Amino acid sequence: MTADNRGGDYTSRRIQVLKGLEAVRKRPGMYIGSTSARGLHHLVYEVVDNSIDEAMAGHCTSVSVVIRPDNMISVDDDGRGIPVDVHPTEGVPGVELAMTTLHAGGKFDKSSYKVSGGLHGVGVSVVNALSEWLEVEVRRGGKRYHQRYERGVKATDLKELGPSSERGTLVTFKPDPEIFTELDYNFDALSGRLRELAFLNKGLEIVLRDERTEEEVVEVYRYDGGLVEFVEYLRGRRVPIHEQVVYFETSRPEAEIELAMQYDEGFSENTHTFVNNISTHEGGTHLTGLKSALTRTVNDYARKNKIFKKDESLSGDDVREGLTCVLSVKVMEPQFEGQTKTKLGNSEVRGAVEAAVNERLSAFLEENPRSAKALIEKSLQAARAREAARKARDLARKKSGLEGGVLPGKLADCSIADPALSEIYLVEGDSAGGSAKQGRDRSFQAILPLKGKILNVEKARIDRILSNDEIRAMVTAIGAGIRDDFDIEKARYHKIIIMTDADVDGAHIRTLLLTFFYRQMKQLIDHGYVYIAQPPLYRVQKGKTERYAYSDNERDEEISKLSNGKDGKGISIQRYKGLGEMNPEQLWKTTMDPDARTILKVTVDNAATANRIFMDLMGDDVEPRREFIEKNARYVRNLDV
Ligand code: 0RA
Repeated sequence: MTADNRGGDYTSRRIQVLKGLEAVRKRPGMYIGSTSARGLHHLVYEVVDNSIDEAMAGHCTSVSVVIRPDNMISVDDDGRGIPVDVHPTEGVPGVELAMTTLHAGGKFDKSSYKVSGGLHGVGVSVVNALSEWLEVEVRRGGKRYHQRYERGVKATDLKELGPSSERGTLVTFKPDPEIFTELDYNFDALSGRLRELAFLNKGLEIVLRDERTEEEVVEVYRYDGGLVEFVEYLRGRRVPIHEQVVYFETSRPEAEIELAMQYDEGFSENTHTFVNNISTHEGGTHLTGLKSALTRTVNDYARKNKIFKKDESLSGDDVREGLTCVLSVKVMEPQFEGQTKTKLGNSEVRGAVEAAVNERLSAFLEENPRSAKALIEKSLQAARAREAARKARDLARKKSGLEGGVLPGKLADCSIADPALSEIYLVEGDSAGGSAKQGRDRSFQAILPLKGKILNVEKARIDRILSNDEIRAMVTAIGAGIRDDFDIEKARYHKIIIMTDADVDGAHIRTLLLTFFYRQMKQLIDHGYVYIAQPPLYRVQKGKTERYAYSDNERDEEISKLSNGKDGKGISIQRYKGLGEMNPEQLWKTTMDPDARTILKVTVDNAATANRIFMDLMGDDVEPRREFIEKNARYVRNLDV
């Protein structure tokens, strides 16, 4: 809505509204990111965010999300209810304004200090525009009201239904099949995000119910311990090295800051950052402030208490080894940057976080000398391992160093030099590697065969990781370094394609590789550079015609297409057990030719869920891993939601 329209008459407002919501329907991607599964789920988050806003303002204690049959969604809360009185200048009830005005987000008075969530902050009107229909019920002032919309257009006037002793807002909508390419809600995706919101808003109860199946599934998320419980959840089965989770919250002019952290015996780092309840995968100023404060505070304490031997000091990587940490900041006017708009840009937040962490963490160390000692010991071990790794690396540099441009011997590199056009296939096994080398387009496709299982980085420290041949080969071939030294600008390929057999071993190797990238080169995933190749499972042949099938369903379809009715004679079916069974030509045609292949991009929608998956898969416990690999097959797609 523009300022000159504010005093406009009813008709002009109505035209404005229709134009606004029409624009949303014309270019849905601009408002919700995409019209695939991601955008579909975004609709739910957009509505839930309004309820969370009510909770953050202290007016709502419970939010309930129901996936109804036919993938309709209900979001109910016990907040104040959207106002129903007629707006003095607009001449329509407040709830109608919320449903039809872009960017209003349901809130019209910006007077109170309050920040609002929502990835794009576009509000419920966008959900309205993209729904086949939407109904809103408001309980407020002792009464119940109802209104219905169809594709963003008002279908009924706001109507009083009768008395109600409750308060709150219930929004029910059906995503429009004319807009969305995917209509099925994924329980795990919704669950991951709603659980995360419950951790981030301590005490708030969020209920998720799935009514699509005969046996209803209900989950309740409520964490009175907030971020402390979040850290404990993320840590999972790893053994902590100090009992008490470090926790503080503080309000500064630049930002409200809340932090929880704990060290465990593991080697990976798990830092998750949020701005206004939105996960900032790409980090930003708040993360920078946290990291420098952490490094400085721990070094200062160790120096002051004479824990270091003469030349010792701790790097950022050292002090974050085995750390699980959640940082949540609330900022009035967040600037989101980066490829996926999940990087905080506000420069003033850096100093605020840095100062707060310096102050609170050093106080914690002073007050808990035993914990301080444990975590510094741990960091020192990391530093010594790092030093050992550096020495080993220096020694080996001449032969097959990580720097210096000596590429691994078994890499068949591509001939062009532009990383944006180059891809590298990481191929399981030497024989498949051989086929891939022959079958590829050598101008832009590089092949790196990997022998056997690569090291499980979830259980190893950096010195062992870097002494592993397969890992060294990958690090050198990709050319962008590792961990804190990683520099995405130096990546030699913008597509890193994992190609493993379509069996349990292949799935295991793929998981080991994904774990490696997620833990050691996370930016590759954040930038969307990591992919999974999809080799066919079957070849269906009749005479000179041959078809490839990538699932059992496709195989059956191809069979029935080739058999011209009842005639199934002369059809032969080959099941591929490994990549090695395909000759170079077949491998090119089915899996590597950009015009014919399907590759899955690996994305992480929910960092906490991804952390869980890798921890379960790669940790010490056998049971969760076995379960997971058994029901696996499509797990990459699960990660991909
Ligand atoms: C505007 C003003 C007020 C509440 C809301 C919007 C509101 C919106 C949504 C959307 C979903 N649930 C919601 N709950 C509340 C406050 C009005 C007052 O002062 O009472």
